[in-house]
Amino acid sequence: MTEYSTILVETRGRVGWITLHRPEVLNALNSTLVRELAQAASVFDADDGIGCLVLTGSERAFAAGADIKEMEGKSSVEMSLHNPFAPLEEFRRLRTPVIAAVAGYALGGGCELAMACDIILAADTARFGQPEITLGIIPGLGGTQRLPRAIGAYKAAELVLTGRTMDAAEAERSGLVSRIVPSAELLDEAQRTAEVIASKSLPVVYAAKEALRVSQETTASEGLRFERQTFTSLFALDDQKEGMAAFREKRAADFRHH
Ligand code: CO8
Repeated sequence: MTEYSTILVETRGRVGWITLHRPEVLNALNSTLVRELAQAASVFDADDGIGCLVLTGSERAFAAGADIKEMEGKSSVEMSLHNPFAPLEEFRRLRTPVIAAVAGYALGGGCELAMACDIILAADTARFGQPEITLGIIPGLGGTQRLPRAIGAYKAAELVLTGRTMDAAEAERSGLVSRIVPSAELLDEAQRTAEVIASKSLPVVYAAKEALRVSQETTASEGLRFERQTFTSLFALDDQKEGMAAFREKRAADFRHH
């Protein structure tokens, strides 16, 4: 198993766990962490034995943003030619669904990383926001694009332009978070939700994730075309036959992931 210095990696059944682990800086995303996160996620993604990922941090912070101390002295040219966040492009292209289990701060790049996941489960302690404006920058990992789609244009504008953060209840009301869980139950609930996803047919789960991703990144007519083609193609799978036979025979489906 690869040794990582900024993340912890673990497999629980068909669920791959990645825990951000830079506790001294509230899991600030430095270039090493970003590289290790992308690598660990890609390794899980290539493994047919993994049907869902959980990404989490500590009780105090999911991630308090990009590492400000690492970024501070960089030039515009360095940020563009050696963008330390480039490996997150791989994260965005994962086929396997990722659940962000967020406790404490998810700010700036931390909020954006949660939004790069498919589902956000929040502890009641979670706090979300894009405070970059306070640092003299704007969000750079999708915050100005994903947040308006998640919570609406005007609420997103208020958060991005003022840097105000929102608690878990407001994030849930706004649609950013699918559920709030008491802090002590967050990880168990994430595992339970991940197991449900991992029990489904892997290629079908991949297809559903991709269609959902397309809905966020293209026009409705492109998305509808993608959905129709993908839907039709799934009838080539044994798992589609198995899923429907199981319904007819009133039993649980036994998916073989092909
Ligand atoms: N970067 C580096 N270090 C950090 C960060 C961070 N983002 N956040 C916290 N830390 C460090 C602190 O410096 C402190 O270290 P030390 O003990 O050595 O002083 C330690 O973590 C604990 O933090 P605090 O003492 O500040 O803890 P508090 O409980 O008082 O406050 C907060 C917690 C409110 C989360 C506070 O730490 C904070 O405001 N952090 C910064 C939040 C922020 O502004 N995040 C946005 C960063 S910019 C960004 O994410 C842009 C991403 C886009 C990049 C795209 C590139 C293409």
